[in-house]
Amino acid sequence: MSLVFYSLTDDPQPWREALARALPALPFHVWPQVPAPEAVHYTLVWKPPRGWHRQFPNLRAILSLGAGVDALLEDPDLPAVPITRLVDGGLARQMAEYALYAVLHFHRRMPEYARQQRARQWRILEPNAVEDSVVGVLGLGVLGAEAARLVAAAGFPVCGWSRTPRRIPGVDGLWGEDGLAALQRRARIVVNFLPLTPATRGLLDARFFSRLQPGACLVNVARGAHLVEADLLAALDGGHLGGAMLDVFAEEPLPPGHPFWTHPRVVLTPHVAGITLAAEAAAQVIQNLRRLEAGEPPQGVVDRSAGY
Ligand code: NDP
Ligand code: OXD
Repeated sequence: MSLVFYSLTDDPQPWREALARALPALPFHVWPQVPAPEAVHYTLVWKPPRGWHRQFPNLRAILSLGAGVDALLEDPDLPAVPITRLVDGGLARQMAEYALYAVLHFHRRMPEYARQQRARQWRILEPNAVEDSVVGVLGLGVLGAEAARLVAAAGFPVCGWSRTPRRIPGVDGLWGEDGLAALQRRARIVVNFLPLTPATRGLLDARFFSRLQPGACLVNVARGAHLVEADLLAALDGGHLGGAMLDVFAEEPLPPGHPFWTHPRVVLTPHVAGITLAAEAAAQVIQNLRRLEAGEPPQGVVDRSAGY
């Protein structure tokens, strides 16, 4: 029995140490140093290549190093074993902070002040009233709900959209087609926390933007493929959207020649809204490995039919 770690962006060392302390009998291998693929029962992974899991014939579970599992589910050769994802695991606070920061950025008209600074222009702009800065959160799951709560606690009116009805104190819960239309009418700042599934891919397109009020702003912390990038550029350049703060992209790292890098209405970060930290997430992974070893169902199991 052993576990294989695969990630091009996460340091295996703190995971090795945390798992060795809690589960000393479970050998921990970092791919590609895997002495006996047939002994591998578990993988702990972030974005392994397609078909990668096929080399482990006795796999019992796949443990994701992230909350979003779209990259795993896109693999047509993924074995039919349970997949667990991070359920918060220290991500929720980080993601909520990012969302609140983005909301304040647009609410306080920082993009316009940044443009004025570049032009050495000293000009006072009319402040936005907090009741007008309605925030629409797409996705009220573990991360979106935490962000919605933090933004609402900061005094902003918040509405949120989910697939099934969700009740969160201080947040106007919306769902279904009508719910999305209501969010689009009301929100000045839209923050995307949806998982990437066939139903949500490309949701943020020209049609979506045309239904937002003029000057609305977009924050995307979910997945790049939710967004039709050319449609966002057209909505920003045409003046219908006021700005965008983007953490995720169709292609990551964002190619050097991409227009987002220099667009005056785009602020971007390199997929850091929520970073998986072993110190916070390992406990959840360890608990799931213990459950699996005891023959109990793990927690945070992905519903493959729903796609998240
Ligand atoms: P959850 O699975 O907990 O929540 C997903 C939410 O989206 C739920 O409220 C769900 O509805 C809703 N939803 C799903 N499909 C639809 C749909 N078709 N229409 C309307 N609502 C829908 O996910 P998390 O909150 O844990 O994570 C969300 C995403 O955040 C991840 O999938 C990942 O892509 C992204 N992420 C980004 C990070 C970054 O650093 N940028 C870091 C971590 C995650 P319902 O409640 O009814 O199920
Ligand atoms: C995640 C991510 O899904 O980092 O956890 O994007």
